[in-house]
Amino acid sequence: MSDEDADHVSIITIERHILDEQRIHPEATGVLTNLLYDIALAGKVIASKTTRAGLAEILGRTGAVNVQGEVVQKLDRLADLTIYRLNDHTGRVAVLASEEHPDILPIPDQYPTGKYVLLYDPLDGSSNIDFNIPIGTIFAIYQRLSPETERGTLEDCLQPGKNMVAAGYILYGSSTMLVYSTGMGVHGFTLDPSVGEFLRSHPNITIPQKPVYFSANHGYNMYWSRGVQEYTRYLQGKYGGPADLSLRYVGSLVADFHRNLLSGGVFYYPADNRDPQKPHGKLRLVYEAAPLAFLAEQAGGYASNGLCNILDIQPTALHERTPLFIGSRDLVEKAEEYIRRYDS
Ligand code: FDP
Repeated sequence: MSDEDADHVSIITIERHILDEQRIHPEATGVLTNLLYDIALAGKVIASKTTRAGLAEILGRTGAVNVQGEVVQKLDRLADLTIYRLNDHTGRVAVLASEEHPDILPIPDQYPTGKYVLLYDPLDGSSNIDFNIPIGTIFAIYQRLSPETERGTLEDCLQPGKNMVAAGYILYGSSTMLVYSTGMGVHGFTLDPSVGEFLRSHPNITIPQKPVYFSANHGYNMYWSRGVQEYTRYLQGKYGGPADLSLRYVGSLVADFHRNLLSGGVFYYPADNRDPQKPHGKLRLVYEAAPLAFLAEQAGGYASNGLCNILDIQPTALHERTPLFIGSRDLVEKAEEYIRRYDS
């Protein structure tokens, strides 16, 4: 077989890809590599449940309300537990925090702690579960700040996104995909259910130069600031804006982000004045905005809260919310321009 043929037929599993990345760093100990495997395994377990949701009576509500005041779906709980249990005993993680819990999730006393911090949203977009619409898991990995000899702390979890070591998401859609970055580009893998393996399907993802989509919940337009309303008009082709953008909004952040990552465009969930309790919009800084911002930058895009880079924001609380504009750099910078002009 010629080299060219061999290259053409080569199948790159996620294990092989992560190991190849590790080899680029001779100082790497393999701990991050194994942590990423653990997350990939969690993704497979969650995917096996989401695809059978309607059958296994998993679908539906538990009746409980989570810390965000939202109804907890059974699948949320299952995804949350899966990720925690696959990571609580490995000695790779110092502390975890999940969007489903008010406080940090310590490593149980009987297990050793490790050098990484794992923050995750186990099942984002879960209001879509009942409608068979794609949902996703989002994760962010940091290095701990606290001494290795101690248990992980809240401070370990409240780091600005620019400290992130790796981030990614698993999208449970028409196929299951894992997309991640360790700061060396963004790579996508599709789960082959027949062999139970994530295979590299989207190497080196970069956001295309010419944007195709814009995505926001226009039902809230009347609650947006003047700057965001004017920006929206710009995206619709007014004020010299692009005249050919198509509007797509799934209402499931991972799915909306994934589409715009591959096609080019902007997703925004701005601040609005619907609820005085939530003046900064709906999305969470540490669980949603920061990890996706890391991926956007790695793919040549950008994410902002309308005033500054999401990755520069120092979180002050685990469940802090932030406005989010994310995707093609030009379009996100345009949002900042409109917000500066009309809202400040
Ligand atoms: P969900 O409430 O279904 O979990 O962050 C939560 C989120 O979904 C995002 O995935 C999604 O982009 C957004 O909320 C949708 O909110 P709206 O229904 O207000 O548009």
